[in-house]
Amino acid sequence: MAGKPPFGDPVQDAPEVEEPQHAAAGLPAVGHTLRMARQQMGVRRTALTLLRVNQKDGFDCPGCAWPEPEHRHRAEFCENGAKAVAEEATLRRVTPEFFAAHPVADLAGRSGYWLGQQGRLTRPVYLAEGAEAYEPVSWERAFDIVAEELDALGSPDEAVFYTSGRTSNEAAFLYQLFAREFGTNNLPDCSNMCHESSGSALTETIGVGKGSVLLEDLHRADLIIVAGQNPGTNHPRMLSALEEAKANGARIISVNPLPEAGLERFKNPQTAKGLTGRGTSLTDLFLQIRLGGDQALFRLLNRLIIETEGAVDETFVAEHTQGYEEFTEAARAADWDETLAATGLQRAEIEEALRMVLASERTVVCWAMGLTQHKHSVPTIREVVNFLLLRGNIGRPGAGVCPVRGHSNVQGDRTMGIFERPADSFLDALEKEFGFAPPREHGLDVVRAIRALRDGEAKVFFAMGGNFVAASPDTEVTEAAMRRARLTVHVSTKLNRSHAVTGARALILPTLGRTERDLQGGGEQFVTVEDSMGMVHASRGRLEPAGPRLLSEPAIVCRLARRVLGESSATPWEEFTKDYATIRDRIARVVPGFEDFNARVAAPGGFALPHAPRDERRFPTATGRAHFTAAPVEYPELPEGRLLLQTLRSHDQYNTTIYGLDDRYRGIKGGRRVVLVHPEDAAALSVEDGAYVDLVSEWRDGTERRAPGFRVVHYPTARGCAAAYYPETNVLVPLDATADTSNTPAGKSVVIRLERA
Ligand SMILES: Nc1nc2c(c(=O)[nH]1)N[C@H]1C(S)=C(S)[C@@H](COP(=O)(O)OP(=O)(O)OC[C@H]3O[C@@H](n4cnc5c(=O)[nH]c(N)nc54)[C@H](O)[C@@H]3O)O[C@H]1N2
Ligand SMILES: Nc1nc2c(c(=O)[nH]1)N[C@H]1C(S)=C(S)[C@@H](COP(=O)(O)OP(=O)(O)OC[C@H]3O[C@@H](n4cnc5c(=O)[nH]c(N)nc54)[C@H](O)[C@@H]3O)O[C@H]1N2
Ligand SMILES: [Mo]
Repeated sequence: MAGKPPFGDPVQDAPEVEEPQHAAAGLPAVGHTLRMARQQMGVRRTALTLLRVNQKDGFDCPGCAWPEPEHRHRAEFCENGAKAVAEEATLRRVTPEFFAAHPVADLAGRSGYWLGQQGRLTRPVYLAEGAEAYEPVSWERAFDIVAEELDALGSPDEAVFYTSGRTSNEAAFLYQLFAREFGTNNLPDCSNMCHESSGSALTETIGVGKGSVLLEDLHRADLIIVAGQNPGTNHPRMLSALEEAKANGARIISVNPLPEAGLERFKNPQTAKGLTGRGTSLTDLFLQIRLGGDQALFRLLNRLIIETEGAVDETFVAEHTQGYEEFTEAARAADWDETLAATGLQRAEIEEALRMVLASERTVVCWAMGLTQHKHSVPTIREVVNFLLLRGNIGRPGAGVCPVRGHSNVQGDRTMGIFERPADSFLDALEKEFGFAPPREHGLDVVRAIRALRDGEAKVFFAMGGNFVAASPDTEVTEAAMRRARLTVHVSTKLNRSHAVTGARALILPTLGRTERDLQGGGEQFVTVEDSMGMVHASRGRLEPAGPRLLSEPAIVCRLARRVLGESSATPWEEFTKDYATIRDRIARVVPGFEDFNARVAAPGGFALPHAPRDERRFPTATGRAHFTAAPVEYPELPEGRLLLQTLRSHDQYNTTIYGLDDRYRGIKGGRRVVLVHPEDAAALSVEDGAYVDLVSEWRDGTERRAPGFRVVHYPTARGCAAAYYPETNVLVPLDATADTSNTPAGKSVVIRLERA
């Protein structure tokens, strides 16, 4: 029953389907990059801007958090980094007249793609209570409005201060300082929806919630396992590191329900051979796992390691770990049949993986959202840690844990104190440095903030970047929650859905992006960021700002803080705005690892933050040892006639920012409302390729959620598992469906049924 899409704009969303590709990058990627960049920036600006990305004197790519190699190419960026840059450095502008022509109700009816295409925001705008459209407003007045609403709150805990992960270290440090001087730890961030499960699992087991490998460790590894990650699209420069590791003899196992093009074969666009040849085959063993089967897989591998004579690094286990006895007891109970059912894998595939694991002296496990966004994500990642601990693969060159971060400074924001559950040591340091008593009670994370807004317990929502409404789960619930707020404020570079779903009053505050020159009283400023591997370095924009009225994020925080806190705040906000080096001096005194910050960040390439397990095999847990943990094995249950849906990214998007309507590597063109289903599952459900269906999610409390009008695409995914793009499918993820411990929305295992549209 193929036919026309019954939902959405048929011109904007009419997907066409071709064969998926088996290799990433190469010449088509270069052509694609330049075309997209030229459309947004023109020829000259494209050349000037792209040559500055990730250079030692340039700006940090606003795309992903992958680190920069020591020897940089003249063009150290990738197709998708270039799209992120073009999106920000675009010549298109949202004019003051735009808002008069497009009242909020009109904006609310537009797609995220359309909103993003309108260009950069250039002046503050205000939506008054009862008004239909945003109107230009002065910065003074904007800060007055925020102060009015914050002053009117019954308690500082009725305000929520969200952060997305592009915010610089300097801005993030000031922002959390302001929130805490104001009196709340309500500092949810995008990390709550992203790598929170990694942070929870790693802090508990190895004492540091960050990855333990540097780029050179990847280059030196014998075996790299890439589980639950699609680097060809989301971290394309990682493919160069994998290519280099392979050239040094490494082997690669990919664990994924989908055969992702980048992991199959990579044509390095930095080399002549890569541009025109067949490229490098990356994956040696592809384990096409069922969604959520990873804990079971690693548990069985752990049993098999334990049962192999001489395979466990007994010296390491004895000297550095605890909990081994209990863990081995649990691991011995791992069952082949149950594992095969949970993973959908063949016995021979797991035996082959074991041979590769045992042959490796230095193993790295990399992962991203495929491991972090399930109910049992924290025990899954703990099982990965068990796996590495068994053979002494933490704190040894060429080995370790490698959670690959998303936003370019999401890790740095957390280091700077953007966290709703700050450590007492951090608050003590703030108290000592700034002479005020920070609140000690833990604050709200993303999911709890939505509940607080929904229940009228939070009344002011302030966002430093991001697109909270579209990125959060349970879209209808989240939007209704946001509409109950007294005031919603967004510091943004571009228009997005969150500007159209507002509280009684709303403000949009436009800000500078990474690519732009930041001129303050004390001269030209730079900011700093921390990449996925704990390297801190400077980022300097050179482009003229998108408009004369833009303020930098640090300037916005400082002016707001002074207006809200008044003269009673002893913090020198004015001095901070003038000269960001004075902010770094404070960071140096508050955050461990940043001693002598200004001097060290001046070094080309920056510096590495200390990481006790990596640097000295020291585990700063409660016991001073790394912890084996023995959680029961879990995997999602799939009722008859249902599918397990993962919500993921296409090749043409950055989270909620849609660059285009194609997903080239997966063979999808011109539309996003597609659902990828295995042909045999589709046959069993009687839906042919090209049929239009509604996706209906079924939650355990009996409630149902519906996303209408998706074209079925027969696709070689693991059996029983389907895939569709986020954020269109966020409406299907119940607010209460979160990971245990980390509370991350479980967007990678949603039980759905397909209903004919
Ligand atoms: N171009 C671009 N770059 C980006 C982003 C972007 O949107 N666009 N987003 C940035 C951000 S914030 C982040 S967090 C990262 C996200 O980077 P990824 O985590 O790579 O992003 P997803 O598209 O969510 O892909 C999830 C991958 O995990 C697999 N997977 C899903 N469930 C499971 C499972 O249960 N087990 C296993 N083994 N695999 C599974 C999926 O098939 C898919 O390959 O990328 C960052 N970089
Ligand atoms: N179902 C489902 N939901 C998910 C995910 C999933 O895989 N599935 N992934 C989750 C993950 S991993 C993440 S990280 C979140 C992302 O959640 P967010 O970080 O909140 O969302 P983004 O789409 O990255 O935010 C884009 C907006 O940021 C603003 N922006 C861009 N650059 C700047 C800047 O330099 N400064 C400021 N102030 N603003 C800027 C622009 O206005 C742009 O519209 O989504 C999560 N939601
Ligand atoms: Mo993320």
